[in-house]
Amino acid sequence: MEDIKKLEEFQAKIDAEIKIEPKDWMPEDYRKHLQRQISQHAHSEIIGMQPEGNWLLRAPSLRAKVVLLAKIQDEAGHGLYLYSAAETLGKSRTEYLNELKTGKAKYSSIFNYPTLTWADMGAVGWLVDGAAIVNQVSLQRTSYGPYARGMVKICKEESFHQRQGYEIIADMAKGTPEQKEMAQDALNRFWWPSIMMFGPHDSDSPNTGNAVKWKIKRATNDQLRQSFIDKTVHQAEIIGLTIPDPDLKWNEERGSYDFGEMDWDEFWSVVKGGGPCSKQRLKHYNDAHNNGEWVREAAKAYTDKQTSKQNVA
Ligand code: FAQ
Repeated sequence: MEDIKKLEEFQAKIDAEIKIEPKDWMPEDYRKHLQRQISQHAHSEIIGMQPEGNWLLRAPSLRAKVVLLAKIQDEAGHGLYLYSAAETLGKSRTEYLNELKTGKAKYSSIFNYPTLTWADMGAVGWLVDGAAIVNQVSLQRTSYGPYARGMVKICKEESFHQRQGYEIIADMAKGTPEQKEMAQDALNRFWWPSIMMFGPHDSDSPNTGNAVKWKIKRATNDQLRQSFIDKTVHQAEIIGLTIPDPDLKWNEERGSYDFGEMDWDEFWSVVKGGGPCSKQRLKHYNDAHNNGEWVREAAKAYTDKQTSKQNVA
């Protein structure tokens, strides 16, 4: 009886747009749903540094390098805010990281694709950050307080990331014929994986029902994907690039673009660890973590020393 009453009160708070805070009562399924989503989001930010890190030492100018470096550092920061938000749900950062290290936890499919040319840095910023913003702007209004507040800061930084990528791709698109070709090739390779970032169709999305009821998701996978496509088609036109989808067509009645079907076999294979770079990404993360052992030991030794000094004083 008690739980039904608590559940009703919980849902009434959600319906009244009152944020749920860490010490509030919440159903176990709501807690688990958020632990899963926020930690996967954090892992995506952390693993997402790798495709761009690949180009840091090969950036074509000092300016390009400094800007890319700043962007990658922002991604690390986003990961840290998100792990902090996830920890407020009663599970430690070590537990979340263990799930990533062992390959148990998911992270965004997009980061399992390779970045082959400098134009890919443009495509990642323009399309991947562009898709991330569309999703994250809606998450600023998610029902869990720490997640919603984290998103506000993250979204400000993501807007800069999207512009950084669009500048790169626009410069290449108006450069030499070879540069334009490189920009088009990057768009060709990143378009479909970017629109698959939003997840499966709503009809195949087992988590959407609860996510919408609890206002964790403020829009569904398909709604967000459509919104991203509608924004991005025009941006491609401005710089003279072609979206690689023969079925893309403005639908006057819907006031939106119709578009072709994604390759869901490819999507699920990537999600299950079969992406072109899946093994490499996880190995690199584990190597970096293991190589950083001495830093963690030094930090702990320093903290222990400070604590024992305070205890003596
Ligand atoms: N990749 O029932 P749904 C960024 C899984 S941040 C891998 O629809 P849900 C910044 C899903 O987990 C990018 N797995 O799931 C950046 C579930 O499996 P599970 C990350 C995916 O949660 C830019 C199963 O499929 N953003 O890019 C994917 O309701 C540049 C069924 O799916 C976020 O994480 C996928 N794409 O909706 C950084 C935003 N899609 O867990 C560096 C927060 C689905 O039950 C450089 N997350 N799956 O075993 C969300 O909004 C949601 O979690 C979705 C998925 C929309 C990702």
